[in-house]
Amino acid sequence: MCEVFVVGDEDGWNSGTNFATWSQSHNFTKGDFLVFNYAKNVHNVYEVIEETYRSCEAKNGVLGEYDSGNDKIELKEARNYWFICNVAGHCLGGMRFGIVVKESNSSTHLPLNPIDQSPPPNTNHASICCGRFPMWWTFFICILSFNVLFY
Ligand SMILES: [Cu+2]
Repeated sequence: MCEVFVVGDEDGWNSGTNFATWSQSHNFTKGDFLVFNYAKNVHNVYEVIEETYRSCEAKNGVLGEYDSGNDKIELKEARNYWFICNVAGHCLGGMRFGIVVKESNSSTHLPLNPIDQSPPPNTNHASICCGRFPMWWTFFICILSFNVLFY
């Protein structure tokens, strides 16, 4: 079952949308589609390599260019994809995101393992030693321990 994801949801591919948040809130599987909706000639879509995604300089590292205003891109392979808008300033302004596309038979839909609830080991020496002494001594020893530990 492939899914079609509209990039940025109802806001579309636009300035002022946080695409990092958008991309992290979805799971992408091989065979899914991304749809970029935007005003033609105002924005565009470049699929790029990670370095280009990070630098926002699309002189090289470009894997695909789209500018129809309604681009449907199939995620054909299980790998990382990076997309930017290559209109001056837009990529640096936030029109970029990266996604991880998984194999369709991956175990992402299996229930998660129950979280290990065992308490962390007690490594706080001050609280261990404080329990053995009466109130005043406890206070005094604690001050001493903290002085030793932190000064
Ligand atoms: Cu743009």
